Amino acid sequence: MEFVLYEVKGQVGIITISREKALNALNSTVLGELDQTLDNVDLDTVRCLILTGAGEKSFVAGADIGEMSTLTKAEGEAFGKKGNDVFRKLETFPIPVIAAVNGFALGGGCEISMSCDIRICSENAVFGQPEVGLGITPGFGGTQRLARLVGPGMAKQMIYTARNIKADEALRIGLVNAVYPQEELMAAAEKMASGIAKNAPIAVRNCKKAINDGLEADMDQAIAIEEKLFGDCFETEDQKYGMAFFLDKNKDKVKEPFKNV
Ligand code: DAK
Repeated sequence: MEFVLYEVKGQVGIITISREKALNALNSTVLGELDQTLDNVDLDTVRCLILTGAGEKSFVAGADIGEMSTLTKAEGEAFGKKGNDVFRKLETFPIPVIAAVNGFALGGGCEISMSCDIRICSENAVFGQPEVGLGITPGFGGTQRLARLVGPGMAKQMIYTARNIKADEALRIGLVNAVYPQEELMAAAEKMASGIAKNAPIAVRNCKKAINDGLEADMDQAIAIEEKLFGDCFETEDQKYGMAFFLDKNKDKVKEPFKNV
């Protein structure tokens, strides 16, 4: 692939958007390669993904403005669909995805981070939705996901003013979960991913689905969604083993890794 790198470390897959000369901006090739990379993830071994950008300056500086500038309405729509399909694939990907935001996360960059389950960032990270300054609306789900993550008031302020915010403010408003020095970011992401990967895979996947699907439903439906996904965990090897391990009073016993079933 030209712009997307994929590496597996144990049970963690690391996707790196690598188009440094354009600050990892998303053009159609990057979007296509991301799509293909996700399709190729081996879900029998990989239990958590990390998404990051190459270099120390930018995570993703948005959709590629050069490529977008000449689009017709029909092409703009097709580009938007291509992006939205990949972003939605990330959001609904069976296993958790952590965005390790290592610099600029503007426009489509902020939006792709919001399609991930969890965001952590480096101290030099900058988030923003600058689209109205370019004469467009956020087009990769920004109006929807930002409002859900930080609340409508703060999302409207960020989107209407097109003002960028730094890592400390992103932390304060809940857009990211934690901020690290640049050189510690990937280690922190990998540590979190490995911590997720050692838990029961079916249960983790079902939690992701329950949270995502539940957020789109009213509370009665949401609870029914949770019940179904809770019930699904029973009779799995991991549920039997996890509970038997707890009930076993032998304190010297070492917990075995959960199996993928
Ligand atoms: N697209 C293309 N190239 C970009 C880019 C981008 N988004 N961001 C940076 N680059 C390129 C620069 O043009 C420059 O290229 P060269 O001149 O070296 O060839 C190189 O990366 C380095 O950038 P700078 O020289 O500008 O670096 P600085 O440190 O001075 O500034 C910056 C860094 C991040 C503040 C600045 O580059 C910047 O403001 N970049 C643009 C950020 C931005 O506005 N991003 C939002 C893009 S709009 C839709 C779907 C999606 C979207 C819209 C509609 N539909 C449904 C159809 C999404 C829209 C967006 O994401």
